[in-house]
Amino acid sequence: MDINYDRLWKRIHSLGKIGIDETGAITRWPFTKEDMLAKEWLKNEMVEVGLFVYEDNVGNIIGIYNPANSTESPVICGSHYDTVIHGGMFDGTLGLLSSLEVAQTLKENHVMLKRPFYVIGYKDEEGNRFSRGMIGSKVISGKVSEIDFCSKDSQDISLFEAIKTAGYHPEKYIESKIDPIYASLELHIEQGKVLEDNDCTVGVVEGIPYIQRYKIRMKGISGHAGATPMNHRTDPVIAMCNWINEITRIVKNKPYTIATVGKINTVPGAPNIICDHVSLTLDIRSIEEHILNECLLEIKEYEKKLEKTGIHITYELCQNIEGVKCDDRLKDMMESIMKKRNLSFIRLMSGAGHDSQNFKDRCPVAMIFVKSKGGISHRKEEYTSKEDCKNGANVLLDMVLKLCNE
Ligand code: HGY
Ligand code: MN
Ligand code: MN
Repeated sequence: MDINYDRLWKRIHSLGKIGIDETGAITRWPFTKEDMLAKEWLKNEMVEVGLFVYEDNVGNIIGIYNPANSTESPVICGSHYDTVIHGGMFDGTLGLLSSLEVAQTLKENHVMLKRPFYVIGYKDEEGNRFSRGMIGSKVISGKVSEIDFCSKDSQDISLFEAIKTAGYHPEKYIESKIDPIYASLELHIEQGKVLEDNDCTVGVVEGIPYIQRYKIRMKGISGHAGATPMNHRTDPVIAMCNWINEITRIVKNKPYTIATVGKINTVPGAPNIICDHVSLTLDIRSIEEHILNECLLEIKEYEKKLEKTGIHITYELCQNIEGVKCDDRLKDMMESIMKKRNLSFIRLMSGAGHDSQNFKDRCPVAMIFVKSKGGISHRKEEYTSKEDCKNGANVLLDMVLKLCNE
């Protein structure tokens, strides 16, 4: 049995049209017009496939395939339907629509399953609007915290208000937890170059890193850009540049550890004023939590030197997601499926974070990767070939057939 990859390819391009701009970049932030159009489209597709469809209290879309009316714990499978700003067509979309395609293929072949199969469109995985991210999977896995709902966007709208305004019930988020879960599966683009560099068609994901995300504020002393001598300044921009060099040096010496400053803002932000303060984001990741914490201790040591020069540094923790090691039995199962389908494969770590990691300690977790052309992602040039989409989705189909009949 194989999935219908023309249909999958067509759906990927249909969803990819929602939120696309004149340059071909896609932006679908949670609880925006584009997001609501996408979820209506997704719901209609799920209903047309013949799934039992519902939206939970925060906007996750769940489609259930359960022809035997089984009361066993479900296998859940899906990915997110939001994007980063100016993102691509495959991140999240491929995994979600492949799960839908698997359900439709099972239905067309009148396949009975011992366990229900849940197709899930997760809300707000990227955290581009409210800076926290993975809200949908945190709610379904029961890992969301009240503070997540307090995070605000640049218009000072809280996530809680945005969810409420969209017509959902964030105050009842606990009722949206899915428990128990038999296993969690996710197909996703690799977003790096390991598969391409090793000329492999698919990847068995070993694990997903711990991710911490901070908003950092560095306060200096504002002043006149012309009348203040260089040796009489407490310039937070200079401090920030030195700090960025230092955190880069710290993580470079650590295995599977990365740090990114993705957003910087200078205040007051005029060419002829020495800044009063700068705010920046730090996204730091490692497959081992202790390594991540060692990096933070080292940078705090360095900050003592900056503070001696009059710079004052404050942190706000925006995201703290546990890493997960994928389940050994499921990885072996996936590998044997790939061998049977004569697909070249490699085992690899994920660099990116994924909704799947929220199911750590909730159920066994497994992920399949397919190639990202040139390792490009989070950009409009993001691309995965039709053939690779087909191969990834067929491996997903076989995993579902096995797990849903255990
Ligand atoms: O940030 C990530 O790794 C994912 O794309 N949300
Ligand atoms: Mn992403
Ligand atoms: Mn993603």
